Amino acid sequence: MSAKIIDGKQVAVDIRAELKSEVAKLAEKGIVPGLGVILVGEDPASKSYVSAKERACGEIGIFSDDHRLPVETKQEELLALVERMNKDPKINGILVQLPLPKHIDESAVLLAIDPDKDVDGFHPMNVGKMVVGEKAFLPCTPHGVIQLLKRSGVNTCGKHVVVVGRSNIVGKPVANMLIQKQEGGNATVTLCHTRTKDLGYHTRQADIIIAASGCPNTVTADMVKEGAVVIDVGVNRVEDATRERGYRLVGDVDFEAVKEKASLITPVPGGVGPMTITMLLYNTVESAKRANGID
Ligand code: L34
Repeated sequence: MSAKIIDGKQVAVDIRAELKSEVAKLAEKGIVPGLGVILVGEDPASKSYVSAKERACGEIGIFSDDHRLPVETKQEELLALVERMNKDPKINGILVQLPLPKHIDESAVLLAIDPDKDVDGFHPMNVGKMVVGEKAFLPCTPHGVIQLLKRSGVNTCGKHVVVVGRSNIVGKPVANMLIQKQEGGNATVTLCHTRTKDLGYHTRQADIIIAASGCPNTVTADMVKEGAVVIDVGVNRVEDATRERGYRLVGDVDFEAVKEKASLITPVPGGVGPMTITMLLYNTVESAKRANGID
C-alpha cells in the first residue's frame, strides 16, 4: 500500500481562513487580538519559526508585538518584559520561543506568564487543567496533531496510539490529550522514550504512531504495521550540499520507506509544522474572546 499524504499546509490554510473570519467579526466589535512575541538569541530555526508565526498573525489580522532580545539578555530582563505583557490589555497571548539560552531558567519564565495569556499552554496551571480535562489552552504542536487526525477523518476512539518521545512540548501532552474522555481522545496510549526496550515491538502494534523523538529515522518501515497512520512531528535539519541553504529538513520517520506501509502519513516539511503555527493563532483568538467575555 502507498500511503495517502496528509497535507498539513492545506489543513492549516483551511483553519486560518476560519480564524480570519472570526477575527473580522471581532474587529466589528473593536477587538483586535494581540500576541506578544519574545525570541532570545539567534538560533536560526527559532528565528524562522518566529518569523513565520508573525507573518501568519499579520495574514489573519492578529496584532503582534515583536521583541528580539540578544543572547546575553538577563533572566530578570526577560521576566520584566513578560510582566509588562501580562499587564498590557492589548496583549492576549504571550509566546516565549523555546529553547532559551542556558543561563535562563526556562520553568521560571513559563511560570511568570499569566495563565490567561499562556497561548502555548506550557504553564503548569494549563498543563494541570488539560490533564484533569478542564478547559485550558492546549499546547500548539499536540493540538495541531489532534486536529490533523480529526480533519483527515481518523477517529482515535479505541485505537492504539504509540507516542515516541516524552518531551514537555509534545510527547507528554499529546499522550494526555489522546486519553481524555472526549472527542479526539478515547485512545489507548503507549508512551515510548529513550529507555524503552525494543521500540519496534511497541510501534508494530500501533494503529497510529506519533513520532516526536527529535531524531531522524527513529521510526523505520520494519517498525510499522501495514495500514497504520503515521504522524511525524520531527523537524531535523540535516546537512545537504545539494541544497542552496546547505541543509534539508527531515522528520523522525523514514518517510520514503514508511509511506509504502502506512495508510496515511504526514510529510516534513508541510505536515505538523504549519499546524503548530495555526494552533497558536487559534489560542490567541480564543484568548481575545475570553478577555472580552465572548465564548
Ligand atoms: N514557545 N517554543 C514555543 N512554542 C512552540 O510551539 C515551539 N515550537 C517548537 C520549538 N519551540 C517552540 C515551534 O514553534 C517547534 N516549533 C515549530 C514551529 C513551526 C515549524 C516547525 C516547528 C514549521 O513551520 N515547520 C515547517 C518548516 C519550516 C522550515 O522550513 O524551517 C514545516 O513545514 O514543517
